[in-house]
Amino acid sequence: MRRIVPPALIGVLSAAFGVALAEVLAAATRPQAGPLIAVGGAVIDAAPAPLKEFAVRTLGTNDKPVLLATIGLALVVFTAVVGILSVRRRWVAVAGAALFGLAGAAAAALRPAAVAYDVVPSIVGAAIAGGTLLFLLRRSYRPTATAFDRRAFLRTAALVAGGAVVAGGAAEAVKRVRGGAATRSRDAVALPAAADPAKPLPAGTAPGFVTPNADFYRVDTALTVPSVDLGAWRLRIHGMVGREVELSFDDLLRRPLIERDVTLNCVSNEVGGPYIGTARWLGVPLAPLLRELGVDPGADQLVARSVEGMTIGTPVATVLDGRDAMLCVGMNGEPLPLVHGFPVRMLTPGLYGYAGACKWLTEIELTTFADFDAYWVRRGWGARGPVKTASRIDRPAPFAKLAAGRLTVAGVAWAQGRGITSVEVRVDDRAWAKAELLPAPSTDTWVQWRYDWAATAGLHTLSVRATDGTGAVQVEQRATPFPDGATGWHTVTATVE
Ligand SMILES: Nc1nc2c(c(=O)[nH]1)N[C@H]1C(S)=C(S)[C@@H](COP(=O)(O)O)O[C@H]1N2
Ligand SMILES: [Mo]
Repeated sequence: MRRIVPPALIGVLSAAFGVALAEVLAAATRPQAGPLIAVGGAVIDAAPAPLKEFAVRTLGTNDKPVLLATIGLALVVFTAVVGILSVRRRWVAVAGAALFGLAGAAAAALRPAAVAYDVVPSIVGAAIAGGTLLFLLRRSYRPTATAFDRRAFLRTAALVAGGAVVAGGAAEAVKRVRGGAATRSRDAVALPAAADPAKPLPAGTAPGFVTPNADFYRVDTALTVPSVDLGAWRLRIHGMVGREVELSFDDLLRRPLIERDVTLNCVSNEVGGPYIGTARWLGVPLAPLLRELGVDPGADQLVARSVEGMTIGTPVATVLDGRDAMLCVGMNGEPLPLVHGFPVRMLTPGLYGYAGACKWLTEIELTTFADFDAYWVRRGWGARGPVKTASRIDRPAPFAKLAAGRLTVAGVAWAQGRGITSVEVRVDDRAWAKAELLPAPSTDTWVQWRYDWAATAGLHTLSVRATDGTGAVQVEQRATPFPDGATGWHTVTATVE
């Protein structure tokens, strides 16, 4: 054990100290350049689509902490081995540190929105980790290279451990302060009233029609929530336009704003899944702005870029076809929450989020589909992303135990842009029966439905299917979300007693 545990610990502690100092450096300058976040981001970008889907499906919004913990664990194993091997061969310490610095630096430099000095935290961290490792080894193995000096080891190891904890705490504190600054700049935003406000929700919508911001699903690749300095923030519109512009947040707020109830959903949502919500969005309508600038008739793709380098491509024809595509500044009566894209995000009713709803927006480029593949398209997802007609049973919950008698089966159905004209429910293998549709403000939102069920004792399977405004019935064939959205009828099984 004495041959293994102390040198392994020396390896791990040295790395922890180096990483923690690198993270402080990054937190104070560019948080996305921290080695853990950079490597995590690189892993997310490199992960094959099925793995990513699996992570979103099984881990939900815990996917990010789980990823970081996995990277941490890999790092522990790697540095423990380096520590053990370095007792007899000091060059292993140097090589290990170099490899470790290179991985962090490469990951940071290859992030989409990287700047040249993003490699600095990883290189500094690796140099410190390597130096600390050599120092701890020299102190702990005296007078010969392999004679272990327990007291010296404990003393110096405690010192390094303390240093790592302090540095780690400092990195956390700096991140807090920065996040606090973004929160304060958000708190200071006073949103103007919409020139074209949303009408009150029609009478008869049931509770839950609007999803509160705190409950709204979150799906993105950002390991750290971008904290945008509103004063320095600009939206640049360029590419195949008659006139390029750079707009400040105030420039946007000076334009006439529209307010709309729109349902947003994720292409990764499984049949019956939770990645869908409806909010009242406030924003600048995009079509008139683009028409003012003049769009080159050859431009068929609008590429939105976010501050952390996400790219989302949207068909220009979709943005200009009369739907309420907008640059959102408000969500349910508040400035956009940080996690939902503060200060500005895009929203394109009728498209999945990955194809029309770029958060933390900073750039719009008019280009062509032939010339540019956006982030998810490069990973095999469909380039255009129209929402498929779908429906979900929310009540009863799966495997609920119910009492016999009259029960209300309820849920939602959506086909943004086309609207929902009918929802049918089937109990076991009986005939499909029409559900009641509750009123909805427009075809861009989901529709709530309910169905009165005379439940008899036994195990029952409930199924739902919707028909959209074009008359098309929701596709029965089960398909996975990849590459362009799940299909299939949602079913729920319940026991009636
Ligand atoms: N910058 C950025 N914008 C993004 C994403 C992202 O990863 N980064 N994910 C998109 C996807 S896949 C979806 S479904 C929606 C989710 O928006 P929400 O998190 O506000 O619900 O954001 C879109 N916009
Ligand atoms: Mo998504």
